[in-house]
Amino acid sequence: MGRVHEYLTERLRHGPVHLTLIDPEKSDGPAAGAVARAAVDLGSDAIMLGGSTGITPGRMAEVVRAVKAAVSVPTIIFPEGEGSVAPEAEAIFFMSLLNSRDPDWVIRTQARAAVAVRKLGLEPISLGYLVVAPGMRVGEVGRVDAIARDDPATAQGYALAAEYLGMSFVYLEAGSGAPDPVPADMVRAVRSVLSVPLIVGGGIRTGADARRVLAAGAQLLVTGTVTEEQGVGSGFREILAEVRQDRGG
Ligand code: 1GP
Repeated sequence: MGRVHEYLTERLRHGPVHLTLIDPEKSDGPAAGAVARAAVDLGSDAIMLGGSTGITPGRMAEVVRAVKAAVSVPTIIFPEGEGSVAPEAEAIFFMSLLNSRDPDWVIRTQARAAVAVRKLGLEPISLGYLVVAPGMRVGEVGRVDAIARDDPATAQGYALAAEYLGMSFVYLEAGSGAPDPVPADMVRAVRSVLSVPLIVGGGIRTGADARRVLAAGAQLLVTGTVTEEQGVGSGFREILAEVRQDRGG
């Protein structure tokens, strides 16, 4: 297990983990550094860097450097393709979009990027990525057969298949900016069969949203849009308060 994977595993022993997603296309270095610092002060555990459209390597590098100068928590690339592989970060979610109809998103891009990841010394953290309706932009770009919101059994099947294939994390994604997070019933159903940690993201904007997915069994929460739209405002503060509460303070 690599250093960042170990760090996340250790943090999970104390309760839920929060990952702040910063899109380098939408935030320049100074803005990303400021959000990262404020997020970590509130208890966010790591910074994910990515988005679902073309990020240039130069911009990714600038933003990762600014975040690393601002905070000491891990920086993890959340890739949207080969162009997202930046040597400045510590780790990369080496992920397969399991419910895509396009083998490029399932395995081909990963095969093209794997040797570069190794050469750059990025820690790959394997992750099974499942897009749940509405899926938003990643659902379209990733050519996904989105899991219907009233179909927890399909989500369970994919999630358990990911675990049996040896993936270290499973991520239920409603899509960045989704009107509502992944339904609690689906989170609960997946968690009831899964042994590896469950990440939930997409559409978490308020403390109440965070509470619902945490109560249903999400172990890691990802938020992006809430800080893109409001900075470190009341919604983000409420979300982190819910996360900290489950850590026991
Ligand atoms: C997107 O799950 C993440 O990949 C975060 O979603 O932007 O809706 O917080 P939001």
